[in-house]
Amino acid sequence: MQLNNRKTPLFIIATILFGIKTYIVYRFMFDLSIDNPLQEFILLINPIASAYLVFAISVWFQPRKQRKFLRWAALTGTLIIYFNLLFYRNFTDFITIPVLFQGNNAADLSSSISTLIHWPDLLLFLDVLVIWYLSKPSFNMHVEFSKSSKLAATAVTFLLLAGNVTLAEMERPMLFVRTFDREYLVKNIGLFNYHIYDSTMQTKTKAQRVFADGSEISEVEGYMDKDVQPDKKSELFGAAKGRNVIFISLESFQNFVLDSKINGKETTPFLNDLKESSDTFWFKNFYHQTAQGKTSDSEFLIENSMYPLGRGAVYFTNAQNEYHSLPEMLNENDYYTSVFHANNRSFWNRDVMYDNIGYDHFYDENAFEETPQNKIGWGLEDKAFFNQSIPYLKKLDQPFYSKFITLTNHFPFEMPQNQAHVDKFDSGSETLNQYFQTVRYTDEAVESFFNKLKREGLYENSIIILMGDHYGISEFHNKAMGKFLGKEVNGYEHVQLQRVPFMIHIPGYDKGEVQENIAGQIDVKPTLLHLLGIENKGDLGFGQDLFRKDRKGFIALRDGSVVGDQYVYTDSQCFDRKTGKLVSDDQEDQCKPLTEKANKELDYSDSIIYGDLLRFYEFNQIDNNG
Ligand code: GP9
Ligand code: MN
Repeated sequence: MQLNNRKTPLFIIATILFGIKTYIVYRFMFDLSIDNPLQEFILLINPIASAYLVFAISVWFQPRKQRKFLRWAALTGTLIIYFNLLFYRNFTDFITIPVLFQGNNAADLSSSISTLIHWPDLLLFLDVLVIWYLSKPSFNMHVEFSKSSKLAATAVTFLLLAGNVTLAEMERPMLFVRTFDREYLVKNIGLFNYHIYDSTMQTKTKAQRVFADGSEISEVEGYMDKDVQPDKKSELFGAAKGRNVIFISLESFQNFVLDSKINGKETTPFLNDLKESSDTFWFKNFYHQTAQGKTSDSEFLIENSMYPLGRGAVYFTNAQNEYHSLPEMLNENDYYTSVFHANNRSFWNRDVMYDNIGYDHFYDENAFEETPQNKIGWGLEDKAFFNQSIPYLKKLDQPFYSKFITLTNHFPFEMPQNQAHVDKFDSGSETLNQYFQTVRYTDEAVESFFNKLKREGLYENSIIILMGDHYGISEFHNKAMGKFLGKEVNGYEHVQLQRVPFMIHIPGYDKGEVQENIAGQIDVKPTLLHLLGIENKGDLGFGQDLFRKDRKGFIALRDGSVVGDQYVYTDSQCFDRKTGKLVSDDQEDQCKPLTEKANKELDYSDSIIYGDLLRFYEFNQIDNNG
């Protein structure tokens, strides 16, 4: 190489500084699991390689432009890392392009953001300052290169890129075809290359709709007829016929709080009683199946009985698709459908999506009165939210279907201590410690809502469904969670923690019971329609009535885990579901039939959404006399 050895080139210094900084962030600020020495090696190499790829472009520029390029590249790169870090602290995940374009949502995240920014983060910009300083012309750094040096520098770029991709494929075969998850991508090819990959995928997504045609839907239909049969009835068909439906989506509510006690006090006294009531069916092994779209993904699942996407929020990416949704089907059966949620109407693109899937009305934050006294965390506190909803509810045409989405139990789980009726937990995670207090608050809010419904005569003729939308405590807090559970959170426990409350309360029914069978959000739509005695023949959904005896036997989670009647698969490990014992480290064994079935279904669901395939499907007119 013809590089001048008198001084190390500025772009090399920038590469080393930026690369080491990035490595430190990967290693110590993100919670990336490193399982073997090859992964450790790749994690060390890829930040340097990625930094080199960008900074080495500068050799082709004139000295002045080159210095400018290096400064701005270092700053932009650092901002990309930093935004990902903030996002990661909240979601334990990396930004994807669809999520990035949810500008309105970003503004609403402001109440969490102060918890996510830490002062020492400023150190992340140290290398940018140094690069900025060194790139002053007076420093006279080495920025001029001969033609052969430029070519050599670029050749090294391609060698590094090829080397990195090869190592990544060795470590995780099929990584680029199957994606697996974003963490693998970032670990193996680095954050910047991951973003390039993600943008390419996004373009592909857009193209998929253009190239889709009606033929694909018949394969899905065949699968439905044979393996899912969502319209197959159970004994409870019509058990709640004609009743109003009050659906309560419990923000960030996980099963582990049920029956828990903090310093001798129950966290959820009301739900504890409710789940044991003879008017309630409580599904104790009910899993959330959401991905990046969080609450909106859970809504999508219950409205469509289809899976949310593995990346981005389907409420954003495919809000204009053709759907055959729950509100639409209920409307056709004379229900008045509405959503109550005291947040701005564009959050999660709800205004657009709700309109598309047929809700009659959305009582958003403008329908409620928020004051400094009744605001907690993200907005109107749940007690005020339910109270203020009652007058609207009373005026609705019956039968109605009303979905209530609570908000107070949202990260970062703020609770004024004078309103906290249970102590904080005691662990290294303030997030987990506070969680019990906000959960308790929501439990009280639901109790007072029940009381008001009774007082207003809205209770007896209704069916009330309660469902946790997704996890509240991310993997980031596994250590503290381990302290609470009294055992280490391994892969199996992690999957168990994805269970959320699901209760169907039918006042006066008296034959309710605790259900042990595995269940998921995908099953809510057919279950509810059947309880209401509404035929869903010809509907295309992947869920099954939860009261059916001959169910598919697996629940697919969107992180690649699968829960089966007998086994639980997660992260290349297969566990016995009942005992939690590791059965095998290799998915080729007992769990293979499970993962194959789950992947097939997820692929079908994805292809319906990406291709907007329901636009090619003729749905049967619903027959209400079944
Ligand atoms: C926002 C609320 C919370 O309106 O539903 O959303 P989440 O962050 O849980 O998806
Ligand atoms: Mn939520």
